[in-house]
Amino acid sequence: MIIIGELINASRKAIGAAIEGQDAAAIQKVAGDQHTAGADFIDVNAGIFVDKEPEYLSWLVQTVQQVVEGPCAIDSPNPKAIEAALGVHQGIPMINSISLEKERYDNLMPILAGTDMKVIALCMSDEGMPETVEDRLKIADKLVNGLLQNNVKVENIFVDPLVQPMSVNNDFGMEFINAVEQIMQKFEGIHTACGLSNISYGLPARPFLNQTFMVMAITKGLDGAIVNPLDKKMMANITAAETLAGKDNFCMNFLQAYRAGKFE
Ligand code: THG
Repeated sequence: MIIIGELINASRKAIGAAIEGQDAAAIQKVAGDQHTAGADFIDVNAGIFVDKEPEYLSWLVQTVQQVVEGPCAIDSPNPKAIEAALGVHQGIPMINSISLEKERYDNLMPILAGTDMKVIALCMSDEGMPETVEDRLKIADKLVNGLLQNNVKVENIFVDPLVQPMSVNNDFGMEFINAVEQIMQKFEGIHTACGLSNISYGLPARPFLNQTFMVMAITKGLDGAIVNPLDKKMMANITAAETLAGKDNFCMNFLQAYRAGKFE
């Protein structure tokens, strides 16, 4: 599972304040902790600061990479902010995300074309949010084919089928899960990724629902996740579910995690 650490997001109070106050040490603590806990990418999101988003997103990338030797996932709907952050990023980042929304698609595709960047392809269009498997597959098809035609390699694409809240519609859980399965079958070598926490929006015991939903998604092939890597139960669930799904030869990862005390 490719882990994208979600905690550096300006919509979280402490992070929003640290960005505004340019408190590098506070950001670096959260970045370092997530990296140590196993994050492969550190997501950076300054989306609440509309006018200053390009400036703040670049500052976040630089601040994170002063202490973490690893890539960021540059999380913004704004191509201008993404471009600014790319200008200072060291190594190969992940772009979070391109979608089928026309302005976003048209502005981001030339930035991605022919590069080796990783990209999340979010199943969203100008017609709004997808609800069914078919809605998601239609958008995924157009996004993936567009990226392939622009010489983005299939193994660098992470399709995000878009998690919608269970409290809104009884079908939203399985429509997402079945979309993961079909996308993984349809495009050989592709990845899927998502932010899980929307599933539990409006309900109590959210971590419990998120952890359970993660296990369900792993059985259908989900292999990327925007999560809190400091959530020990979530991380233990991921390890156990991947082992049980046959993705862990000789149960080596499971045994290693056990010996490291990850299940205590
Ligand atoms: N898809 C893609 N990108 C995304 C999302 C997605 N980026 C933003 C969001 N959704 C994922 N990121 C977050 C970041 C923080 C939180 C939720 C989603 C969050 N954190 C808890 C808090 O603030 O209290 C802390 C986490 C915890 O304790 O478990 O709520 O869907 N492509």
